[in-house]
Amino acid sequence: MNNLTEELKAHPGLSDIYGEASADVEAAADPESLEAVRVKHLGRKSPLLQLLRSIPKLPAEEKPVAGRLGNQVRAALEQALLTRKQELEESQLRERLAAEQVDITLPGEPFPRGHLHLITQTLWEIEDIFIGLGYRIAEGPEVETDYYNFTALNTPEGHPARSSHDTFFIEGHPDVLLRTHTSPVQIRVMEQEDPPVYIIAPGRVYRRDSDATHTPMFHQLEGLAVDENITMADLKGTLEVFVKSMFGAEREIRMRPHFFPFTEPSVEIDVSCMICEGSGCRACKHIGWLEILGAGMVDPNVFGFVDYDTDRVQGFAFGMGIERIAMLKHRMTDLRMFFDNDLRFIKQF
Ligand code: 2NL
Repeated sequence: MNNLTEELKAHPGLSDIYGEASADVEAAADPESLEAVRVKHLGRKSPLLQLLRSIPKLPAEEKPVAGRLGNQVRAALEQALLTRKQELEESQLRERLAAEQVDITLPGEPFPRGHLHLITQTLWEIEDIFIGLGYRIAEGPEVETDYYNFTALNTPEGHPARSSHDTFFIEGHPDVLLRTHTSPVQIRVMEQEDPPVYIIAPGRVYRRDSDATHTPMFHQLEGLAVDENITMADLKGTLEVFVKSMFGAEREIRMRPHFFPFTEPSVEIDVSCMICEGSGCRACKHIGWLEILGAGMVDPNVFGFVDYDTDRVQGFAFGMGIERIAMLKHRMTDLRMFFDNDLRFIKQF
């Protein structure tokens, strides 16, 4: 029993108020009911405050004691409320912490891990081979002008490749189109840099074609080597190294005459069929060879557009479709699988 309680024995009215209020404070089970207790016992209409307000009307000799005790009771109750409030908040926090406890030793949620698309993997693999041969990667815009896509590549006006039947043109801009090959990148590099030039140009290209073996967008990688004394033997040796690195040292290549507007002479390059080892199967249509590349010696007219001295330098160029290389390497039969985004396909690689 503290001094205040002792002293209040002589003042039953205040003592009752203090006793009842203290009991209510102790009984409050949460901050909300504690606030109700505060209003009830310390609010403007509470018996304690009414009592304090009536002190001026008391006989003069009673005023000092009543004033002192009344204020002590108020201070004691305010302190009790504060202490109780802290107790309740602490126990609420303890309960919340217990309820929201997590077991940090449990294994985490499994998070699916993706990987590069087969086209990207194939592109990077091809890039690595040519980087190993001293080539560097060149990139350029997918939206091109017909000068870079056709004119500078010795493909004159009126050539069938330039028709809106084969090429996507930008509406309202008859000389702007989606590049149909990555060759314009190489024209742009030759405009900027003097020989020697050893570059590869990988990227997306667009053609108005859509069936079982053609998609309107596909990926291509072209290569260009310009230097003094470059011959067709360099072309053949380079592409043989590429084919053997990509498909295995046992593969052979052969060249067949062909035509491209930007190379002269031009060839198509076949690889010995890796599915039947040359004995004949469905993949190679029983020929034993699969077409994988187009190539040739850069036409002097192309060098003319970029102001290269054809008496001093020669060059070879080649181009390949990435989808086709990936399909052969992984024995795929349907081109459209690349673009279906079916995880059962994608996850195999
Ligand atoms: C193919 C054939 C080829 C080229 C691309 C080229 C580029 C310049 C100059 C001369 Cl800048 N030629 N590129 C040459 C021959 C063939 O691609 O079948 N591509 C999928």
